[in-house]
Amino acid sequence: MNITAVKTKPYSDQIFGTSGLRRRTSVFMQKNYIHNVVQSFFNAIQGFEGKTLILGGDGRYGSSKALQIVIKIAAANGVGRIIVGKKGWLSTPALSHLITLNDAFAGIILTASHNPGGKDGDFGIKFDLKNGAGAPLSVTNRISQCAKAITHYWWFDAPDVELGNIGTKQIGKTQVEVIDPVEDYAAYMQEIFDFKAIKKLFASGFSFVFDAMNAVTGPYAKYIFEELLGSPAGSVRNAEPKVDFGGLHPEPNPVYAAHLVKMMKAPNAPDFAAASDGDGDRYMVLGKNFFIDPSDSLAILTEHLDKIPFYHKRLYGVARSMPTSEAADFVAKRKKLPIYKTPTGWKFFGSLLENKKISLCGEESFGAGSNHVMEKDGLWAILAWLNIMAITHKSPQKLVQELWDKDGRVYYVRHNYEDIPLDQAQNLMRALASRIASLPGQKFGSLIVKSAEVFNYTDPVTSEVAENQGYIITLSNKTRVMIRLSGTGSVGTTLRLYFSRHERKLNEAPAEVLATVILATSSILQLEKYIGVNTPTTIV
Ligand code: VG1
Ligand code: CO
Repeated sequence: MNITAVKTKPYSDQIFGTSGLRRRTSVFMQKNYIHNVVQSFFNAIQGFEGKTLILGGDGRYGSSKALQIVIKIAAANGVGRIIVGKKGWLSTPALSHLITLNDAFAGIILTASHNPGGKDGDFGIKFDLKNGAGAPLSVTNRISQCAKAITHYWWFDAPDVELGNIGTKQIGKTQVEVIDPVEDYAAYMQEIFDFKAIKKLFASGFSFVFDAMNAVTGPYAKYIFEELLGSPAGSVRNAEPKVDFGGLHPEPNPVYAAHLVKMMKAPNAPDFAAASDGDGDRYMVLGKNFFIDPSDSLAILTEHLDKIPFYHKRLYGVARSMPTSEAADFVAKRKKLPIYKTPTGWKFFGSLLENKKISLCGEESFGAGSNHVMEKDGLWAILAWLNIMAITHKSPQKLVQELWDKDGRVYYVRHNYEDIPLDQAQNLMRALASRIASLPGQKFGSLIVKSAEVFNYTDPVTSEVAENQGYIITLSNKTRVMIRLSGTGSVGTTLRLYFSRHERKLNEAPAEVLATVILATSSILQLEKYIGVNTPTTIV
């Protein structure tokens, strides 16, 4: 037989964050690093022998090697069939869809999502389970435990499998099917959305630009927007996935997609523009000279999604991550829909989606999705916007203005303090923990603390508990701040501060409306004392 047990030694840092394991590319390229984590996944789960695995990713630097490692370890562990996207490409939502479509036991996604790629960038791996959702904490913890104790991995000794062409190959008893990454996903989008209506919108002269940021959505967007929907050739930009994303940071927000924001400010700007991230699960949408905040976007979807036949009478409820603004709550309340507030990370939506508690969810970090797949889905969100505009004949700006007129506006901003030494970040959080109970009633600048608490979450379906998911402080003037540490970085730590304020005044600058709460927070947290700075690295 070609199957052997290969000795290995554990790495101490194979611990999962908000969404998978992410490290510097050089860390992933260490001897047996990927082997260990993939074998640990098989050690941590059961019942995969003879079953189907879906494999793909965003094609970033390191992927071609990693794909072969996964194939050989999966084959050696007895996986029956591996479905892999051509060139190893599969967006996260397309992969999730393929899991359910093929009744697979799991999916492995090689991506560090929005983190920059390349030799000096990041690499990562995410595991989806049978239901197409990201592995929950209980499973990722088990994988980490297995990784700590690993002594050997199973290896199928065979030449590399050619992934550049569609077709079926065999490695021992395991069948490897190389498929078109776009086809099934595009077909599914046509089941969900009214392509005829969107086609008509484009034919009427509605102009659109989509920027794939040299990441995995390029081929999807070219086919869907240009070929199927008739948006003119060239509407899709940066459409060729590149191993280093052509130097772009594939995170769709006004900082890293500043070129798109600039384009939308020009006099000849298109009617609508959008972008997505490395692995295609995030999105940003913009109207003419008009940035749409992701929390507002979730509110718009809550308001209008059920006008699309696929969702008609099927909007069961809505969920948002806790740091996401409460804009969607107001709509849900008007529409008498239940609203759930979960910790940051898409995996927390899984049980709610699966059990029909909700059919729509979103995060402030440019993520939205529905029960059509169990991962967030950037292109889906953009198509939903297009479909809503095709139905309502309203511009993005008009849709948002109408929302604010009804519910008021929640001004929102996120501050990121990147690359803080871990001990400093931990000291800051510990100090906050020790003072949190004493904060209510205290005055900071012109604001008084109304409430201050740690966010602990119990999943309403599984009763799984996630503790210490950040701190929520509400202050006078209907302002709120949420404080948490990022779980997707590869080195150092990122402190995230999320500020929001609900107002009836509609057309102010968010930075001005939020200035007092930003100032108060800086003294509540004693930022200077703990991390030596009080100006954020990025504001999004
Ligand atoms: C960030 C976002 C979070 C998102 C996660 C994964 O996590 O804040 O909302 O779910 O990234 O998105 P953190 O822990 O860094 O704040 V993705 O597109 O990078 O898979
Ligand atoms: Co992503």
